[in-house]
Amino acid sequence: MKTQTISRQNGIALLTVMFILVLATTLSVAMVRELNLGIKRIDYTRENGQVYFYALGVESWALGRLKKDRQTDTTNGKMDHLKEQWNQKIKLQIVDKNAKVSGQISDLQAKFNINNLRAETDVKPPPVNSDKAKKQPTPPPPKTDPAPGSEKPTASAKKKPPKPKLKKTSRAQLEYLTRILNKLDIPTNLAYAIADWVDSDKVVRFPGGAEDTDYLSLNPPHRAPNNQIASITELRMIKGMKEKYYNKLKPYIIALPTATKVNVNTAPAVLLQSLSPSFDAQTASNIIEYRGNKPFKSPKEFMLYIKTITGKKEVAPREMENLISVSSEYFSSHATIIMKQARIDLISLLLRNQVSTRVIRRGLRAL
Ligand SMILES: [Ca+2]
Ligand SMILES: [Ca+2]
Repeated sequence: MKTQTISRQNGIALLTVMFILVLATTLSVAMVRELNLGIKRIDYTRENGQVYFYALGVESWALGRLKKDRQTDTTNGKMDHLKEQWNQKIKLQIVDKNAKVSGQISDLQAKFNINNLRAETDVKPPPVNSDKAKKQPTPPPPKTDPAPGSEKPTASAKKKPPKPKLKKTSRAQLEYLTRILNKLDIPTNLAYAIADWVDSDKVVRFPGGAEDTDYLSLNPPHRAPNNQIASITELRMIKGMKEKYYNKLKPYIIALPTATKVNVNTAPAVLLQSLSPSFDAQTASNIIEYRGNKPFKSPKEFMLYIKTITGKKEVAPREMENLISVSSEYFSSHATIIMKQARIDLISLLLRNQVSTRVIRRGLRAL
């Protein structure tokens, strides 16, 4: 009886020891796993930080290359074309052998700048008050003309709503976009909706325009910004824009902070072909072949060349000349860094002008 009790107690003790052993093993495995996860997390954070700084390095490389190009341009003539050194995708060798680093510079003026349309109704502030000030010298309070937005609708303002005056060059920009859409088999009415989206007035263009009233009835409701756009992705919100149209148009458009001209030394066939209603695919391919051997040194030289290949005078040569340039101020650099588990795509908007070469903005695309 006594020996039975002792062996039962031994059995319980053994079970308890085994239970403690299992518990200790489980705990230590969990701790090791947690520790490993912690180490991996630290590694991952470190790698992410590293790839970002490598990407900034590529951006600096791009700025340096563009500066160097400008120095060459000052001796050879200010032009930017596809055979210049900046237009080469490069793979950079760096000390860190775990990292694959590549970079590419692109000319953003090889695209149509949507913000060019904005100038169309960028009428100078209506001179309602300045006229009054000239005719009535008596009222002393306003020292300067009040800001255009601060005016209350007075009786005189109601009588004469300011009419948007179309500038020649900007009408040409709208027609240019219309031709680009046409070449891409996108409904051309979209050009008017895009123009309404960025222009400062609320007058709906015909045909196909859209202003606040069209967007306020949507779910969720919103307004037209009536301002410059910061990114072409905004165009997805425009009335009539479908995903398939947007995807077709995306490679040919850009949103830049100032009005720009299309560089005929870098522009793709669609943009060249759309420069004039009288151009066709053959005209564009002739231009591309010619500039491959002899990039255009000035817009005038381009116009002369056009005359020789079309054999006729353009309907509006001055308007076309206003659309084009042979050099560029806006570029982008695209840095891709792959390192173990981290990858980064840094896209930077670069401005190179008379004053400096600098970064305007940058965006991250971590995949
Ligand atoms: Ca150049
Ligand atoms: Ca508008």
